[in-house]
Amino acid sequence: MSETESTIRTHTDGRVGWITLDRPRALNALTAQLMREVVEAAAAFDRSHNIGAIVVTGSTRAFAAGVDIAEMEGMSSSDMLLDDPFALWERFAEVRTPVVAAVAGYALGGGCELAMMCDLIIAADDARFGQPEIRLGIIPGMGGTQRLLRAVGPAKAADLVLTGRQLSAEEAERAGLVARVVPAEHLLEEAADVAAAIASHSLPALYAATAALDAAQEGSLSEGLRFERRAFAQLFDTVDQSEGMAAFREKRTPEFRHR
Ligand code: CO8
Repeated sequence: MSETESTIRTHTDGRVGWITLDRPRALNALTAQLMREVVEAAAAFDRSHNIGAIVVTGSTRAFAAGVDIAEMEGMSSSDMLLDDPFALWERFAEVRTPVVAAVAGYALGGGCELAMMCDLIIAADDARFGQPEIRLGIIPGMGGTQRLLRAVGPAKAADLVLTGRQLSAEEAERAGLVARVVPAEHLLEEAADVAAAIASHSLPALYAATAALDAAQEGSLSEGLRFERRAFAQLFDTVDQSEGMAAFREKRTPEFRHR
């Protein structure tokens, strides 16, 4: 199916940038166009100093039911290597601005992997997570064996990747994949509140925090601790550190310059 219309919608609300996946007929399956649009929108929000948090969401029925199978079906391994669709997602994972995934309905395959690339996941109580690729004769290709294992541990990751079964929102929260579960009708309100709370903080501190959390996922404990100490020390050169601590001493709300 060739699409010329945009497959996402974006808007801003205060200091929060919203990206809504918008291919309802295919349960927001991720086409190359949609992936490009999401990555470009996220990068544009990331460049703006007026944005302190990004929310990625889908519809009430699906966050995203995976990479678009129709588009992927005819590809050869050399197409995969030459087109390198994975590289695009690395740009999304590198966004420094905190990203909240607000997930209702299906987050399967590439949809679950997209949610896991975000800094935290808030789920509606009807959300379903899974890596069903094994049922298609393939395996996850956008981090589903790596980020999922780090999020839920080796036992649960093997269970999901090898059987292709789905996790309910409640089980996903218990397993550590999801930060919060809320009634479906309150999902967007909760995501907006969390994102606004994040975006009220100092941008340099937020960037340092997402980078340090990423470092924890990627390397050894000693490398992560070194990274954290360096990032922590650097923040003591920022006006927002002075302001944050002065505001605490003076019992008032900080007026961060960089936010
Ligand atoms: N791709 C394309 N179309 C899809 C997809 C998908 N992943 N998921 C759903 N759709 C389409 C259906 O084909 C259907 O279209 P149509 O009405 O034209 O037939 C429409 O969405 C509605 O879907 P269903 O009728 O199937 O709705 P149900 O409520 O019966 O079922 C499910 C919902 C359970 C979500 C079901 O649609 C399903 O199993 N979907 C596929 C889930 C899946 O296997 N996802 C993994 C895909 S592979 C992947 O993500 C690999 C990632 C790594 C790639 C790295 C390269 C970048």
